[in-house]
Amino acid sequence: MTSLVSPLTSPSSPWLVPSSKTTTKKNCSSSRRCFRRPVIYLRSSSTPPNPDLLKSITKLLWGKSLPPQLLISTVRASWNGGWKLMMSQLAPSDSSGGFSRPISQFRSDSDSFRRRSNKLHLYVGLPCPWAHRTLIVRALKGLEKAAPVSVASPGMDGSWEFKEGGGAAEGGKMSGSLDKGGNGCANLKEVYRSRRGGYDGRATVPMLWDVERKDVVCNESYDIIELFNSGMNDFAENPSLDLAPQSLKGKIDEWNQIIYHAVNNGVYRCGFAQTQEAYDMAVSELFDALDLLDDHLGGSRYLCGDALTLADICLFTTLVRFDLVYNVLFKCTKKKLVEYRYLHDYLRDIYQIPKVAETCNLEAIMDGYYKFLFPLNPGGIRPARPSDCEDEALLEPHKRQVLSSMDRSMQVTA
Ligand SMILES: N[C@@H](CCC(=O)N[C@@H](CS)C(=O)NCC(=O)O)C(=O)O
Repeated sequence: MTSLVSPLTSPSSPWLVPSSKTTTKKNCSSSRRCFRRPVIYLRSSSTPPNPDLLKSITKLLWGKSLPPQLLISTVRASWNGGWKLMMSQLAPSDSSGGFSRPISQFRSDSDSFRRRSNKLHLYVGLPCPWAHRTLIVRALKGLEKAAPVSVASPGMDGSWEFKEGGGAAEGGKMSGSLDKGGNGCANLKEVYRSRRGGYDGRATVPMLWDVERKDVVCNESYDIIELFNSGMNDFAENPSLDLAPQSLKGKIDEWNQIIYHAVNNGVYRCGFAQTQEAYDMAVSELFDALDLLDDHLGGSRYLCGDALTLADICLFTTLVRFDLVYNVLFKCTKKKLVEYRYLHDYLRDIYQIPKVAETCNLEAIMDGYYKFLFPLNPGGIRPARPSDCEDEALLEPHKRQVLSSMDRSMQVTA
């Protein structure tokens, strides 16, 4: 936040402070109070301005209240300007105003993964769908000991920070953790900066850190889940689980291409669109893809058949946030997930796989989006949780076992 603090005074708490008090001068008539022109100091603070104080200042400057037309046009002009500036810096867009996601700076191929040491540490944030993928694969493969995790929380300025007092699981869900992988850093930016060779770019989650080499191994979620799936079997408690078997690689890639563009990044393209055209295009591609997926999942338990794959995990982390957040905050309003014939059952099927629910902290997800995505929700009000996103609803039977070919063949022979 910018600081426009007067060099002469340093007001103690408020954001906006009028410098002068109302004075009554001798040569003023008693009925007319005289004002010295008030000077307003803005100071940098995480404390929001006191609304009563703002009201008093308005009264002091303009009498009882601003004429509504003036108030609306003034706030609209300044908010529009501020919003455009914020969006252009925080959500880069293409020439048509469509959200264009910056590429990850630390990609990894199998060679660079081989060069890493065996002491790894994973940094995540619970609201983030990309980080969520890594938590699910880590849990399913049993890599909790091999890749300890630090959970960062969103800060008021939009960066990831480590909060005191976190650590314990809340109601069985993962929550903030203070284990910083020996870095002793207060926020994720510091961890990135401390890498050999330094780094001052975007400090995103998920990030996989090499503790011995003190370096970022990778900050691209798909690379990380591929490594967790097949590159760390010597340390995994569940090495036989393969979420990307060679025989399904082609199908997984095909689904990933559709899902990444239209769904995973698609919801962000809706939410961060800066023009009506860009939003219209994103929302229609999103719901076309959801229709296609719903259709396909009516006849197949998972995307590539009977077995859960990495493609399902990538789809799941967006679906579990859909009615909770994207439907409202990102204007993905054509339909709720619960209105689809099969998608909500499919979501529950994956949610109920042992260890998956613990990675889904729905409270942290709601807070992360509604309270901290300031450009999209400046008032920070968090709406009520939709009933289909309550734990009881997510634990309702999904009855999708009948779609497995084993079950189907048993039904035929029975
Ligand atoms: N392509 C990356 C995207 C990661 C990403 O955008 N993470 C967001 C949270 S959902 C983040 O950390 N943003 C912070 C920033 O941009 O400064 C991946 O899949 O890992």
